[in-house]
Amino acid sequence: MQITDKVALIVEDGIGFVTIDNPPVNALGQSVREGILGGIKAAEVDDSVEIVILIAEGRTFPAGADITEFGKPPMPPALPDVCQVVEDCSKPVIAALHGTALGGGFEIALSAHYRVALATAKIGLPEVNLGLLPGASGTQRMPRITGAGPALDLMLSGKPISAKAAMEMGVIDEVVEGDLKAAAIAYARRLIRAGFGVRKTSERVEGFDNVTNYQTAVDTRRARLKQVAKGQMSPFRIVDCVEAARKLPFAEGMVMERAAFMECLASDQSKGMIHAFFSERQTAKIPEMKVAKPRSLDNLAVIGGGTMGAGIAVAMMDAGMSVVMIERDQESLERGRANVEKVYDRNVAKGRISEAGKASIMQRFTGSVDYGDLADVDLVIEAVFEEIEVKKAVFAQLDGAMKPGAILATNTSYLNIDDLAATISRPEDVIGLHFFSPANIMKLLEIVVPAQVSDDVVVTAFELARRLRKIPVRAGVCDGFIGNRILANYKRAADYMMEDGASPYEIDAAMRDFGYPMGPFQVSDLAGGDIGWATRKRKAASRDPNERYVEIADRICENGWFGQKTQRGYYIYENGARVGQEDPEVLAIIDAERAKKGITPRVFSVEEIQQRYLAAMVNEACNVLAEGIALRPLDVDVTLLYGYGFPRWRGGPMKWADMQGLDVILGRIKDYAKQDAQFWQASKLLEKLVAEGRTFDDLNKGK
Ligand code: 3H9
Repeated sequence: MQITDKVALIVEDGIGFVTIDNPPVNALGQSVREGILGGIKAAEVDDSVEIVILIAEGRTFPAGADITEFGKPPMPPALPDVCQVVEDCSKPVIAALHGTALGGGFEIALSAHYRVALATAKIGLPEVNLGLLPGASGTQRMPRITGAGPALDLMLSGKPISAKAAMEMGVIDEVVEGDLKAAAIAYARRLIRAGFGVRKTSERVEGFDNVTNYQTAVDTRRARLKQVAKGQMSPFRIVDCVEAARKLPFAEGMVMERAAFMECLASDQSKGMIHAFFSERQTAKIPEMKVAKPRSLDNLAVIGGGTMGAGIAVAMMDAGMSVVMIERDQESLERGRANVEKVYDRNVAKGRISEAGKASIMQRFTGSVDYGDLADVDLVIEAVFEEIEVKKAVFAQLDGAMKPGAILATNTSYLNIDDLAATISRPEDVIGLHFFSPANIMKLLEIVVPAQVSDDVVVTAFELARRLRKIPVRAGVCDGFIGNRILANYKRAADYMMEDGASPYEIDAAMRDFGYPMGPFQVSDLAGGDIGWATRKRKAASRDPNERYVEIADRICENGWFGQKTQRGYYIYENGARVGQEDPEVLAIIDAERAKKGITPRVFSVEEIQQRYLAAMVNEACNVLAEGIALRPLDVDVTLLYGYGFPRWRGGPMKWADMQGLDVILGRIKDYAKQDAQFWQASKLLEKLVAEGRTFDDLNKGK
């Protein structure tokens, strides 16, 4: 019997299968909720049904509430009510799980009386990743079975666990292999034979057995959050709700959970994180996909075995691919191989892989000093020294060595790829693949699209990103592409504030307070001040003489203070410490520079530091958009979230700006321009959006 278009009740031999079919992830949209509710009620009144199995078609048991419904007027039945109907069913209900039983999906399963899962299934409560909490009884039902510790770890990490681990916790009753439906039927028959009936999770108490342990688990998680989740709402509400689960009757706990869920749902934090969730899936959708198919990607190579080249090789090997590394001589090649092995040695030392595992991965690595070995390669990524002449020389060799149709990618982070492509006979095969360091860890991949490249090369680059499990963002050619170009602008705003009166320590602290893991001067110390210094020297001749230039960083570098690697930069890192101490000598350098320019330092509040920093970021992002360097505002958001530490719970700079009000941001820029009209030139795009009353989200939607 079809209950709704997404849910059917099928009765076979006394078993009522409430079957969900809502591809791709069986999200619990209105029609699914109504269908489950209707299916359970229909099974209950059908005398031929002895027991109910809740099961889903396709690739997964429901992966959660339908996130696209959030923010729209609620449509009954609400998910917590559906869960209650499942639990209140007078006939035993078994949830049969496969794929990813996440969020509301797992909460429905927790409301069933028994749970079986395929061994390959994953179970999780990832709501925290959306700035939410399990709002369909998860915070109340799960700890009744497991106690507070395991429940909080699942909810606060947001990471799914295996069916086996879930069974060890007690939230899965049986892990099965093979045909899920057949296994669930066998389980149901055993329950009936053994006379097991309804078992309500809301009435279970084994998780409350040890009151002291329960409260300690709550207290320790809460204390830790104060350090790692400062400023965030949902993690703290999760802890409150789980604490209440033991203290309040179930119905009252549910009221509290509902109120906390609604509070989180209404917050900017969940709006930001939900935006991030959809945006990171959206960046892979590019115009070229509509007109081209990927070329083959079977044989890959990397030129250069330095930090980047080795990291890229590891990223490929980790994704199960083989790679050829080319270096200029045997000695450099050995160093490159050693750089690759170092990563795996660390994994062995940490017990993540065995020696044998490492050996088997290393079989996918081949080294060579002969470009002739690239004859069969489909795609090569050069990661040699960041200097245009060096790269041109490499490209000339690649042009001669590679087969027609092979793709030549450069990992440059700044250089003009159009110029590089123009030096070889096949500019249509040249693309930029800007990995972030460490390349095997960082998820972001800027795919830089030069003017002459073929559409199928662009599509192949996105296919490579998919295979490498990276988050690709399409960028155009300019100095710094999307991320580094915007970074250069907000770093300038930080430098100006430093010269005008804020210490680097105050600026770093203000940006940490905003949610960044590190402030800009800490980042500079980590990356190494010498890199930026070399770039500044290279660009000195072409710098606009009217541009305000802050020399403090140069003075610090002249002392050989390049940051963590020299144990001194903006901070002092005594005995190789990773957290730096403030340095009075740096403050003296800053004072001297201010005096030299006749600047009387003034006080900057935390708020002003944050507002100026972010205004510079948003304004330059608008220029990047207006020039077509980024396709949509969401591409900027994803770039800064994944490559530059922008706090995810703020959604990204463009989403954040939308939530502030673009008129407010523009007003600030105009205000700052009164002191420095050269730097604070409001982007034309920003002005246009404000004049038309539009937002970045409108641009994302093509409005
Ligand atoms: C919740 O449950 C709240 C409750 O506690 C309380 C409620 C009262 N809704 O990721 P993919 C789309 S909060 C709507 O590419 P994969 C996704 O956008 C929810 N749409 O596949 C994409 O669309 P498109 C808690 C969703 O195989 C398509 O499905 N649950 C949802 O790489 C394929 O997705 C979560 O947070 C959704 N819930 O990964 C789980 N989920 O093709 C969120 C996905 O147009 N989901 N879509 O781009 C995931 O983590 C992954 O999607 C999953 C599959 C692991 C399931």
